[in-house]
Amino acid sequence: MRTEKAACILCSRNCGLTMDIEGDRIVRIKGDEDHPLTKGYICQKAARLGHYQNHPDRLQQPLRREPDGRFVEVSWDEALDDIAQRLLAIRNRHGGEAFATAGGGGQGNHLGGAYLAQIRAAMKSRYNYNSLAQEKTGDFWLNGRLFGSQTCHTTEDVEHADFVIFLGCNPYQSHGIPNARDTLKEIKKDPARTMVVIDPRRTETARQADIHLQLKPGTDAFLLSAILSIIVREGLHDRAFLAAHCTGFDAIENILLNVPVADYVARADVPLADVERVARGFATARAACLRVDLGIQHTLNSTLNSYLEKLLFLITGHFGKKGGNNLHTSLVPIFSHTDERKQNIKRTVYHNMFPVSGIMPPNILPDEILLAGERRIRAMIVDSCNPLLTWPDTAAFEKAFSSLELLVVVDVALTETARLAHYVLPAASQFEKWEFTGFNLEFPVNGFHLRHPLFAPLGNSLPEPEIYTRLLEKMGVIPASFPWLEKIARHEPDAAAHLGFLAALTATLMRNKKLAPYGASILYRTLGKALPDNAAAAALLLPLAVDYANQHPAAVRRAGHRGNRLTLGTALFRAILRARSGLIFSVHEFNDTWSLVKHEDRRVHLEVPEMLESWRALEQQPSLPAGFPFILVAGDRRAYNANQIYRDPAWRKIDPHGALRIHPQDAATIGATNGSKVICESERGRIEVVAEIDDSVRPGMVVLPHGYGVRYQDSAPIGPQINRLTASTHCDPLVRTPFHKYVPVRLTA
Ligand SMILES: Nc1nc2c(c(=O)[nH]1)N[C@H]1C(S)=C(S)[C@@H](COP(=O)(O)OP(=O)(O)OC[C@H]3O[C@@H](n4cnc5c(=O)[nH]c(N)nc54)[C@H](O)[C@@H]3O)O[C@H]1N2
Ligand SMILES: Nc1nc2c(c(=O)[nH]1)N[C@H]1C(S)=C(S)[C@@H](COP(=O)(O)OP(=O)(O)OC[C@H]3O[C@@H](n4cnc5c(=O)[nH]c(N)nc54)[C@H](O)[C@@H]3O)O[C@H]1N2
Ligand code: SF4
Ligand SMILES: [Mo]
Repeated sequence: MRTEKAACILCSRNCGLTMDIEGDRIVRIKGDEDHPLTKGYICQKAARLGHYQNHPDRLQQPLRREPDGRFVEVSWDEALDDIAQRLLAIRNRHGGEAFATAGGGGQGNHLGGAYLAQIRAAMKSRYNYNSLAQEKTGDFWLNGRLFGSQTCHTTEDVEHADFVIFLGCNPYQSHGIPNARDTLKEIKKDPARTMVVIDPRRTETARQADIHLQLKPGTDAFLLSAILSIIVREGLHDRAFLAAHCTGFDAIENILLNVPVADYVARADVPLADVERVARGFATARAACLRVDLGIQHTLNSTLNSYLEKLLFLITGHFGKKGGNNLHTSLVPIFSHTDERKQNIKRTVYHNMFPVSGIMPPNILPDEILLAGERRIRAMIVDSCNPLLTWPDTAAFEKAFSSLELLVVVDVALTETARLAHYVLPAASQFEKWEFTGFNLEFPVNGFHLRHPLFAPLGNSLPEPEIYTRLLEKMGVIPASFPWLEKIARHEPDAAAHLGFLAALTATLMRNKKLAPYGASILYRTLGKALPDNAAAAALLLPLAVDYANQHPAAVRRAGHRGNRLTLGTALFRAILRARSGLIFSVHEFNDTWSLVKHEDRRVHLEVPEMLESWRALEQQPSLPAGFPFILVAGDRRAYNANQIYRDPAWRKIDPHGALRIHPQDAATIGATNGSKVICESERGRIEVVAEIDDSVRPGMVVLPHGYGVRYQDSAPIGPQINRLTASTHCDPLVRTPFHKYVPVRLTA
């Protein structure tokens, strides 16, 4: 028996864990008290991680699909040789536009994504489809306009706020904020602090709130407009802040003074007095912040909602301060800046769609495969992602993926998407390889946790860095070895000496510019071999740590790291390799937020013409299709769902069917009882579900959970495949994020 440090991989928090391990089994999981951010905190889901690590559907050997549909086991060489040749043939015949990737990392595994990106470079493709672009790209796009770069991501200092609004999120179940349940409890028990929840369901979080605005689904833009208007009419906005830090308030003020407050509040169907309390309380609090998530992003007016939400903390001056909303820095940048107004932005063929933060929206992918003619996408690699079940319109994805000339799926399990692949490549699990999350989105104190492998890879599975580096070698885009770099790495194994290696690497890439996109694999094959504990896959952190320390030396020093101008970054890198429970890499000052704003004038540009236009058009809400009287929230977070990371249904203690939550009145109307079967039908598809009578939902609204519908051991799908009901066209017109929380359906008992 041994005890090891690990982290939970089920949500963006990646809580630190300790695991007791016997042989190849995890026998006990606890929170890791030594983790510098999560400090021992975990939720009920983490203790079940054995169901991810050990189950009979884990992949152990590369599989090739035969013409008759059967999968046969093949060697890595057979698989990668053929994939390399077929990819090159497609690239040479049709160009980079014929290739795209999907995924590249889930909640806890972003290391492999850096290696996958190199395959896009080798294919000369810029099509990076990712789940983030079906939730967060409206938010990112706005960050570009407001703060000057789509990498300016906002965070919320919930722990230090006196007044917190949880808008369209349920942190009690979904987490997303530090040590969510403890943090909620702290706010609840302090009479001087106020918690507001804006959610159409009386969620576990709402039960702890001082004020719950149980609005009608899809009406957030009206409610937020009303709140903003009350603040401005009552002169509660922060004029000094606006004058010092923002531009463009005049245009907004003008709109806000004309908002028909009572009418908009009535549309949201919440008490006006409560709305006024929220507006006044938020504006006048010493420190207030908002935490938002899918409840506003997966519904009508998605990008506009993000704009109004950001205006709320901006016009009240709750930005760039303790207890407010802030910008943060990241050690591993997981999103980039791609301004669609620039000429060099590559758009898609069929939808002429642009990327946001470098990412393309899943909604358009089936059309780009099926309808783009000669210039269609013909080959894809899908990694750490199960689009068949998690992206809108399952039937469309089945058709599109079945028509690809080459589909390669890299996963730990035989997913629904993998079943359609030409090749399925087995990845080592997240406890069998070096891994980290790029969701280090904290401010002012930010941490990073490089996880060490705890088990040998199962069967013949391999970590992604090895899979993609071999593929690059077989494609002939990088040489099989770099003797000079390897020699330097071997002879200079300590922190200061990494500088010699970096200089040599830079010289190599300058001499041979074609190699520049393949830094991750080159580091892996060279410096990687010289690192302690066989940490080769983590070598790519060296340039990232050096870069980070160059940009934020004071913050790195405040976090306790030592070194001169040259060695601070290399010292940080070595510290990351050593810190089994993770470490703090930066301690900022709140005022730093202003230096993180990327507009040259370091101001927030409040006037965003596209948003003002959608705002003015708010009155014309789309009419609902006739004959679908209920609004389905297609996918909420519950005690026992965790995206599609667990496949073994035995991990769930409750809710085995992923029940449809329905208000007692509505259940009576359609004749459903607890546990009875109901047909749930949208314009796009129909599924059978199990009813659960629940007065926490509003009448007229029903809820199904996210993350169900997977097969296990060749079973039928377990629980609802909710994306059989969702349509790719039901989405934000600008960034194409789907309106999953607003799906019109009819129900038949
Ligand atoms: N247990 C669990 N936790 C998870 C995950 C998981 O699968 N399971 N997944 C992780 C991931 S990938 C993500 S992105 C996050 C998402 O985290 P959240 O966004 O917090 O999760 P959801 O439950 O999908 O949606 C939040 C709330 O939106 C509400 N809502 C629905 N319609 C509306 C509306 O019109 N307006 C408003 N204001 N609210 C509305 C729902 O009632 C729900 O309570 O969770 C992460 N954490
Ligand atoms: N209708 C509806 N649809 C939704 C949502 C919703 O609320 N409603 N939520 C959306 C959201 S917010 C998200 S984030 C997505 C999530 O959906 P996806 O992006 O598909 O991601 P996950 O479900 O987290 O994980 C996908 C795969 O990663 C695999 N995996 C685990 N570990 C590894 C590894 O180490 N290597 C590799 N290669 N694979 C691994 C798992 O086996 C699993 O198949 O779903 C979205 N879909
Ligand atoms: S699911 Fe999220 S909050 Fe729960 S233990 Fe895992 S990482 Fe932490
Ligand atoms: Mo997500």
